Amino acid sequence: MPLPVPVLPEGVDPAWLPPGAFRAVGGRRTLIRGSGPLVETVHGEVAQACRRFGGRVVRDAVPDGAYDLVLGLGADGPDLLGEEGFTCAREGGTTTVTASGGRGLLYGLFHVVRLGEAAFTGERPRETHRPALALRMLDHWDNVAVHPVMGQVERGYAGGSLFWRDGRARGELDRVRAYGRLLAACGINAVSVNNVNVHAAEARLLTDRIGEVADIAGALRPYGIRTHLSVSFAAPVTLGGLPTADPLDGAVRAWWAGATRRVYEAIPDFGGYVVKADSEGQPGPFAYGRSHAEGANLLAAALEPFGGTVHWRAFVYDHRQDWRDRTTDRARAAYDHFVPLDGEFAANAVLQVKHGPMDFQVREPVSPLIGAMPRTRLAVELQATQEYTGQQRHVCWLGPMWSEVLRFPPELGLSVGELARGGLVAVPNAGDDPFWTGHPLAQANLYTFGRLAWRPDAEPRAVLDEWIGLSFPDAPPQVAEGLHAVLDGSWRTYEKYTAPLGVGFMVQPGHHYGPSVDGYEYSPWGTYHFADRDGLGVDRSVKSGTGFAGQYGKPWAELYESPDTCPDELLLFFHHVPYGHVLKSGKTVIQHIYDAHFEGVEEVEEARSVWASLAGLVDPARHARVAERYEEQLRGAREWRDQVNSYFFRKSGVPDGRGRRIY
Ligand code: BDP
Repeated sequence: MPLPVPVLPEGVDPAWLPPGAFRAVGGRRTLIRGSGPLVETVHGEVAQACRRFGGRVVRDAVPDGAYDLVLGLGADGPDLLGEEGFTCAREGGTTTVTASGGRGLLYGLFHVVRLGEAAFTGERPRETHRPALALRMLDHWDNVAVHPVMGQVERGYAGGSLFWRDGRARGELDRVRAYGRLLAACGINAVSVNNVNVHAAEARLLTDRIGEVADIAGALRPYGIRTHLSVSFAAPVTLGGLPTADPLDGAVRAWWAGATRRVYEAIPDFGGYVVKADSEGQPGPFAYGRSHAEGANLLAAALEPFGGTVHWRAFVYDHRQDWRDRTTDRARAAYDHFVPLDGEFAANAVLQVKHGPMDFQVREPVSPLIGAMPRTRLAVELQATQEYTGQQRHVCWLGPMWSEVLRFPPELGLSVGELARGGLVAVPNAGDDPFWTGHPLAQANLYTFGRLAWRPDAEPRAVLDEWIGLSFPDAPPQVAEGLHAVLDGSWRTYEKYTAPLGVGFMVQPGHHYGPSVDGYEYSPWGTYHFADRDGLGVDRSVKSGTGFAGQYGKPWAELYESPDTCPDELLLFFHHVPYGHVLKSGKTVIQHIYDAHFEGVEEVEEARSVWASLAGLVDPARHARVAERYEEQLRGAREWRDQVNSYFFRKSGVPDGRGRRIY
């Protein structure tokens, strides 16, 4: 039985799967071959497109040239294609997609949807498509109950959670399925459904409330998505009533084994656990004098009989450090904790590392941990939710940043994308907002993440083209040009008007929106700029600083060690320099700060007017929402410019070389 396509509630934006995106597929004679649940999903998709655009779909006939499109499970062999790969060719008027697994067939269908008319013109030599990374995952930071400070979704800027409301599952499973459909169309295959900060309210999802998770898993499964759960390391104590959660204690191990068995009874294809331990107040193995490998292996052992994986986060640092003590450095922490444990993690334990050593700033070097643990499976974590990049009120397309990170070769010529053998993970930016992501243009971040997880070396602008083609299928060419104009450079624009040259933070404490240059400067969170009257930046050199630069392999350690060779954009991450220090660009640091902040605001003004010129060419509701957000972005950019420039003007006493007024 074909599975009907989920129906979106009235007023919800179709994002990158509007009906028009299926025009080319819909008007055809299609043959679908094979059986299994995902084949029914594919059939449902094609059937709906045919109803709309006048084509016809047939099951399990002999392909005899009477079909424009044949989508089939076939004999290319699982070894070649795996569960998720597919081939696509066009010959003699028939486009043929062959996969050896249901997911592969679904991805093949979406490939044809992306190609549009081009999938049905001329001849196409047979191409093989396979994901570079087996795990392409979203970690929702969704709270089950509204948290007094963080709300329903921690760092969420897109309304409420798609899964939870006021302490329980929302139960709107069609919407969840529609979400799964969007995710499958960009290649995402795993979702963790609750916050890594596991509060009391959601801890029981692991035990007596697992049925609520099972319902969500059931809605995501038809789109090839496996469900994962964040769990608390203290669960044996808080839920099991044991006196300890010590990973080497026999009763603790038995408790996890039993709990995990019951999870698999409810969700046979359950993906595994995500754990934030000994971090920002979450419990962990340190309390028992055990290592993080011992902690991770406890959960890995419980999951192993069922083929599950534990994603153990490497975001461990001392958030009570002292700003006066310049020998401590938050950037060092993950490497210091985890590198000595290389080789000790179980085969089904994945160490999940944030892409930078700090915390999702607009500019950070790549974490030195990636590349330093050759005997450990690493997953790399990105943040699509724009906590530090404008909170979905500002346009900031992160494709170019992620692509830089994924192509960066930490060591031995292997790129981050190749080293992420445990997968690519993002904290997503979607919620129950009618545009899914608050800012309609932030949809591009979610889409781009999925496609880069499929192919980390993909050209981000080409991915953006795909997103535009799908999301605006009926728009005139000015729309694509306009979208490129406002999105392509938006990350660099955001960088220009916020924290300069890799120094990071300077945000309002707590919610992290808007500027506050000294917001965290004298707090214990370890996120400092150390500006004084002579200069600014954090000395992380080996010679005179925290030694962080020495955590890198060749050639990076040497390159970052000296201000002469350190790239401009990371200068203040690695060095404390005088305001008059001359950058490679030829400007002094202080003049760079002034110029970048003026330019950043001008670029926002320009983007706002490009967007205004698209009125009437894109859907009015989308247009209005973006236009409204541009007003806030411009206000915010000016605020950043004025606060940052006047702060450094007053500290340094150096006037703007171009004589502009600094407030
Ligand atoms: C930080 C967020 C915080 C998260 C934490 C994490 O501010 O809300 O809990 O990361 O990744 O960026 O665990």
